[in-house]
Amino acid sequence: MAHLWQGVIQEYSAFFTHNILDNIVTLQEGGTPLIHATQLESLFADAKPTIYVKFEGANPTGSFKDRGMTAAVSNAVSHGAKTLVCASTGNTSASAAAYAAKAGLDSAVLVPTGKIAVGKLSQAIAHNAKVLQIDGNFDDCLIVARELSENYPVELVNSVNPARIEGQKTAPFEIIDVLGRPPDIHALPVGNAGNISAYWKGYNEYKVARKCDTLPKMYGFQASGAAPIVLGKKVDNPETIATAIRIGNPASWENALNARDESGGLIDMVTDDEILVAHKLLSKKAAIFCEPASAAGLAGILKLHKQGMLPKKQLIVITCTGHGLKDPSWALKESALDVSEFEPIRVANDVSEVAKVLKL
Ligand code: AN7
Repeated sequence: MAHLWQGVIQEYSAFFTHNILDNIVTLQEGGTPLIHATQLESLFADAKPTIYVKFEGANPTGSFKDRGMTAAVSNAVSHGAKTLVCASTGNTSASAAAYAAKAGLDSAVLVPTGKIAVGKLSQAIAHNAKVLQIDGNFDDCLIVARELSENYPVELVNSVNPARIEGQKTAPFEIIDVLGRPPDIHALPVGNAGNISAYWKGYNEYKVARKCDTLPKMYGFQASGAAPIVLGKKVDNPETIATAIRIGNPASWENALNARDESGGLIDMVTDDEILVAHKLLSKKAAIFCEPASAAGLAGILKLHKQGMLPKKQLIVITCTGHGLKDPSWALKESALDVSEFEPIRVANDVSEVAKVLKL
């Protein structure tokens, strides 16, 4: 009989503690596609990589955040929390709102002014979160959310909550279960730096559990206008079209440096143009529709290759963290100069006219 995926906590229960296992709140997240992207391999002819994309846009709310949120909300229920709070560039708020609704809890999400993709905001609203727009950026929102949770009866579900990392560590388990080994290189975007930390934890736990013998090099990529880890200092006014990773002072900064250094990897930055080129390649060649921030991993690998820094014949896994429908305006912007300039081709209600336009 077919196995119906139960969600990351039940699927990997040996890797969770009782506070998370006792009251599982799940939307059956995880079990996402690991897509062999042969069309992308041809972009790197001489380096001959094997490239897989872990498509996290296939999670219930359309991003990797669901892996962490199932654990954070299960843990919150175990100790009787009634209200969840988070700061968010959008995806965390969509996920927190959904899991709060599933658990019958209230949620409040703090978002920066004017920089949230419409898909993410509509999810938070649809799932009944109180959406508060703070006059500031993500880093300001996180400070308020943290202080709120220290002084009022609300549960903080940002990735500073250790349960979030526990949930997100399951993506590497799935990758190893499918490939039979870890990749040589794992590339992913870095914003608040929770995910790169969680992946490194997951790979290490699987090795300790003797599910694999090696560990990958972790390659993290920030947007060049929001690259505090690369620059070695906070960025006060982060700017990038990849709004998901528009973060100037990552909460998991130290853990990200550990993942980089222990794995022998790197954390580099990519420009908005490089992100949009990678986004286009993912959509048009690999048929993977992700949001701009999600393309930072491929953008980074392409940049390293151009610089002659990509080792040859590597098995590379690239995580695409969120779905393209979250922030679809970029696809339109890529086919025209501006969304407002995108014009569909108008054709008469007639099959031969349609065929003519299609040059058939
Ligand atoms: C699509 O939702 O920080 O380095 O508040 O939405 O673990 O922060 C989102 C982050 C990458 C970066 N890709 O991950 C939020 C938020 C997407 C994201 C990241 C985010 P982290």
